[in-house]
Amino acid sequence: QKIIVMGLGYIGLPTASMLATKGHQVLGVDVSEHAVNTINSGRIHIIEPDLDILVRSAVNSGNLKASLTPEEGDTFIIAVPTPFMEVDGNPKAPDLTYVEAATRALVPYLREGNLVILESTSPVGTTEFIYKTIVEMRPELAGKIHAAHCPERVLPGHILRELVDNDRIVGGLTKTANEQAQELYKSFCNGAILLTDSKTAELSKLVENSFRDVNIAFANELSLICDHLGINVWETISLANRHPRVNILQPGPGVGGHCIAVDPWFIVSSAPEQAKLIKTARQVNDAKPLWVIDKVKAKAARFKDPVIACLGLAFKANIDDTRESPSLEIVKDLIAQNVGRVMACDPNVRAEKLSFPLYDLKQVLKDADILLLLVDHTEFKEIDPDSIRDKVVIDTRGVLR
Ligand code: SAJ
Repeated sequence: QKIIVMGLGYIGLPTASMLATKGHQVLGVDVSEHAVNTINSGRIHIIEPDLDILVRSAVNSGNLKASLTPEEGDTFIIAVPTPFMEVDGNPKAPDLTYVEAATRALVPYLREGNLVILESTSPVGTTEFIYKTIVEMRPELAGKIHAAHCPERVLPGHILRELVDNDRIVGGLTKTANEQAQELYKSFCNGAILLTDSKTAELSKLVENSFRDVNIAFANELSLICDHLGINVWETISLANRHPRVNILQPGPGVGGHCIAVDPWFIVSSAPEQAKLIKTARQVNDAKPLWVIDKVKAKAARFKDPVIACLGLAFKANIDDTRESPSLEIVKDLIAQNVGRVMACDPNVRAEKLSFPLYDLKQVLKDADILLLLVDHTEFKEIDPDSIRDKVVIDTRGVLR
């Protein structure tokens, strides 16, 4: 098979490389010249464990090439971002600009019998929208093109393992679309391939991330309740979780990343009257960084010139990704509001990306009056409790217990 993958980011690049190492001819297409050149030289422009090895071997085998423009092929996979934007007073409406641009870019290369797969997390109805766009541009292809939604579900940091092991949902507009997509995913996926229609597939993916968001909101709300009552939230959760049917997630400084903090809004946009709990959960999680900032301010008021060490900027443990990171938001706000002298530290994040300096862990542990732990990176979990006994500690992840 010849496969064209539109978008070479955290999902498109691993998928393209995986398909190439399974013997398919793959052309990866991206709008970034830097990404295209880097990949063609056998290197990667994003950070993900072991992805460099996979891409190198895919490029060396001759099966993976990157380009700024598509070519003709058998299957087209769309893996581009779907953020949100403000539309008609709704600040969190889905932004399908990239999906539409990728679709329009591939339409001239489509042939009868081709399959177009949407992997991007998308609002209900997007696969139908893609099909309509194709037929509008090429009416002669009506009924002769197949489209399906096969949502990605991999966890950043474990993408390669989850790409192979996770079950896959395939939601085609037609039976043929389902059969063709199933065949393709079977070539590299060990999990079950579950067939449904496109709208159910779209909603299932949104539901997965909303489920996690609602459960994190529950944990975050508990952290506020426990703080109010002077009770340790971590102990409370760990005790409650000893019940055979209770499994509470962990509170934190807020929810980051470009999936869980975004996708629930697509459900809210489609069913605003019905999605009350999902919306409230989003608001609870979005409010958590502000609560953390207020905590720091209250502690800082006790000092004349407080030095505040902020441990962690990434959106979660042991990754370098700061997109939509509540930790980064908190650090920037503490600096902007002049709450004290802020010393930020993150062993995984490069200082060039930031508008403020980074310090090493040893130094911040020495200088700080207030220690604000924001990310449970391994390095922070190993901090010797004796070395921070004289500090005021605000631990948003419960690792400095
Ligand atoms: N978080 C908590 N407490 C927890 C768990 C997570 O505060 O108990 C926070 C994290 O610190 C982070 C945010 O939630 O800021 C999201 O992290 P995550 O590890 O839950 O999820 P992501 O965004 O890295 O990946 C999710 C995954 N979805 C689910 O687990 C349902 C992944 O499988 C999806 O493929 C991905 O979104 C996606 O691309 O949609």
